[in-house]
Amino acid sequence: MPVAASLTEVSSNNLEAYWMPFTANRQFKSAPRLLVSAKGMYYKARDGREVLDGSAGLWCVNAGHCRDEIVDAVKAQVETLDYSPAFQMSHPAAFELAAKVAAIAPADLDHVFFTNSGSEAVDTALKIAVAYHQVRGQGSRFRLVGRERGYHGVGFGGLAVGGIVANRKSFGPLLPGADHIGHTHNLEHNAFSRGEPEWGAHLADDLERLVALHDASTIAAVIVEPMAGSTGVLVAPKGYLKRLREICDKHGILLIFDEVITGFGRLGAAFAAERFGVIPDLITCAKGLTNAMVPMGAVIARKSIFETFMKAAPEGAIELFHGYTYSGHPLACAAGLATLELYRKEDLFARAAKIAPYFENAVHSLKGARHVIDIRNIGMVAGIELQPRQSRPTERAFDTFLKCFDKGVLFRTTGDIIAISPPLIISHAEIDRIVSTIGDVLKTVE
Ligand code: PXG
Repeated sequence: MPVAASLTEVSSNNLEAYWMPFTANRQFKSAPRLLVSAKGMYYKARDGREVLDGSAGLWCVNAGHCRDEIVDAVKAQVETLDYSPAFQMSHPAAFELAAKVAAIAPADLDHVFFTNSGSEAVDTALKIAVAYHQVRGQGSRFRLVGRERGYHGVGFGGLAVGGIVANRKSFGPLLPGADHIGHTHNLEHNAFSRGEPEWGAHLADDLERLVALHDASTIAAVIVEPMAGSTGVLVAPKGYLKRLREICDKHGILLIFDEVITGFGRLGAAFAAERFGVIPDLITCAKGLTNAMVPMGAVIARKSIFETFMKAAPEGAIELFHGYTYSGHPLACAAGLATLELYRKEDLFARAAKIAPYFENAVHSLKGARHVIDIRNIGMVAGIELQPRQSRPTERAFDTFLKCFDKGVLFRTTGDIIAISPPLIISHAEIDRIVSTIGDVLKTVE
């Protein structure tokens, strides 16, 4: 069939061709949930219903949807410079955004490498870590250490250090030399924690086990999420990250914080590193960097790492053989600059810190609700863990998700955990609505 004719026969009612990511495709297509517009705290569904966004899209729309300032900046950019080559060429907004990201990053994390997603940011950070040691003459350090239940995106590097079984098991041996420390989730000690759990700093010592097994001279880096989001809101216990930092320092291992979710205000500070007072060597970020309006990720590196690369290569030589066609894409940079300006103007990170106690009390009011076995929170994130149905894990939380969506409230579920991470502009009344809707629905879910 000629292209023109075949294209006119296709409409958005045909759901077959799109192979949806991380979705039960057949189930979805039998009862699709389509969103057609968004503004502020609300989506509009295709049937015209308003849906309160309790998940900031996928933990990314931190300033709320379709904010005029960002829309206008992206519009202006697309009319002016659509694309400029990313290699051996660039455009001014990329430098300005890098400088601004560096300015809000902690300590001497002063250099920014742009990617297009969190997954690419993670793979970039892992590559920088291995190459850094090689450049310094420590090429034996190739091992990458992640954590059980960690999520670092879906590239082979991120999967190798990730610790979510379903994401890993179908994809073969992944990267050689990756290993994992144990996760920190423990309901026996930490159920119904508010903020950082009291118990578990010593779990960081598991890194010493891997050092004893592999020898520090073979380990390049450790990557952890300061608050593991995808795996169900697991907040690092008090003192855990500090201890991890100390062990890394002792053995010359780089520490990477994956802040794809925690970056840009989610925990009430620009980065979790600042919130917890622990400085990593590399930070990966994405999502809130552009308020999700245009895809973008980044790796933020300490000055000493960047300078090591700069000094090692001869003048005129490329220092790092890595990059993407769309690294620092003009539209993403325009969105990023407008987003950072909005965060500044509305002081949204401080606002998140200010409303977090109200949010905390509201979510913890669900303690005692049917099926609820744990509630945990930090900043503007909360996890509500449900008792799984006998031999049918994930169903109870997913049924709760579907029923809440019918009542106009959206959030994420992972396993049998409800994850709430609303835009940081949420009002008290909207927090109450999310919590009361979940409470009402839990009474009716079997
Ligand atoms: N690292 C972390 C810590 C993440 O949370 C990624 C890397 C990968 O980012 P990209 O942009 O490649 O998807 C993420 C992404 C969820 C959910 O609700 C979480 C993510 C993405 C989609 C859904 O669990 N996190």
